[in-house]
Amino acid sequence: MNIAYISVPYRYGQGKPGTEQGPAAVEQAGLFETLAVHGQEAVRYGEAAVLSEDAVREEDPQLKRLEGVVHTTNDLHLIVRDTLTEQRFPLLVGGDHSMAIGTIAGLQQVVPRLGVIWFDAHGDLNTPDTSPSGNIHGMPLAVALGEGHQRLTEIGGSDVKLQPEHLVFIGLRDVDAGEQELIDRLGIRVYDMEAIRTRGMDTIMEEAIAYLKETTDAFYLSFDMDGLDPSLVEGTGTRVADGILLDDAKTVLRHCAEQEDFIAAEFVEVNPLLEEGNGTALLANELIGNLLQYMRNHRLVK
Ligand code: EXY
Ligand code: MN
Ligand code: MN
Ligand code: MN
Repeated sequence: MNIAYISVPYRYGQGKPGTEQGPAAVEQAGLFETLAVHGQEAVRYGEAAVLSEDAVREEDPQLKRLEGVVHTTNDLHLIVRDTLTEQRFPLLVGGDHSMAIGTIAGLQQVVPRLGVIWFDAHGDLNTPDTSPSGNIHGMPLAVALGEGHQRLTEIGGSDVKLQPEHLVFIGLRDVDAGEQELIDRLGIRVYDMEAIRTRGMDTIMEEAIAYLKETTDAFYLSFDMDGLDPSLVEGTGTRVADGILLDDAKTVLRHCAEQEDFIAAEFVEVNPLLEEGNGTALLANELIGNLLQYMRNHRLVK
């Protein structure tokens, strides 16, 4: 009974209203039933603090709603750190992807050599200098690598949280020029759609995990719903054509779940206001169910 569901009902890393309703939508889709079916306590273990809309200003156009992002990611990093310290498996539902600034900072305090599998159409490697939008959800990995605004890189302490060789991308297909420059300069491992098509997800996940195991002590999965094909996810804010299909997504989850040193997962960018009905939240709940099923023998869920 060691899965700890943590909600992050927030949207300040991007401009479209709705991701703050992501956790509620996934709960409505049956998350607590899913937890119960898989032998877990059907509770919300924690929830990250979120500033009210009135307290958050746009201010710097290259770092929109910075104060709102700092507030939530700082709180989240403490929750994640404490949850992991208690030998629980943080299962986070967001919320836009800037929340990962907090997730990574919290995990890294317990696991200094942290590995990251980033399931996403996007690189999320922008800095205020390279960002085309000023939205911080396009920046969390740059922040983790120590690049970007100090208010963000200092969450969880001033050390660098992530080493470039401790990161792999799955499904990357929409990369800005500054992001590509960083990927090339740091030699970050990328599995794009062509690699997935030609080599198959099984092979790629085996290779990705073996690669991370060389130099990390544990890893987590950051699952951006927009990594999936747009035909599957109407309710997410930045959809990109030619994405990952369901079977391949489940293969990602299965390979993670089979590893003893898989220590956390987050599902982000669910935006129920962008669609009729609750299809994307239902899918997130289904994927979480798949993950828990695959984790049934995992040391952290006994
Ligand atoms: N690269 C674009 C930007 O930085 O504005 C789009 C980022 C979308 C980020 C998302 C959710 O993964
Ligand atoms: Mn993302
Ligand atoms: Mn994305
Ligand atoms: Mn809706």
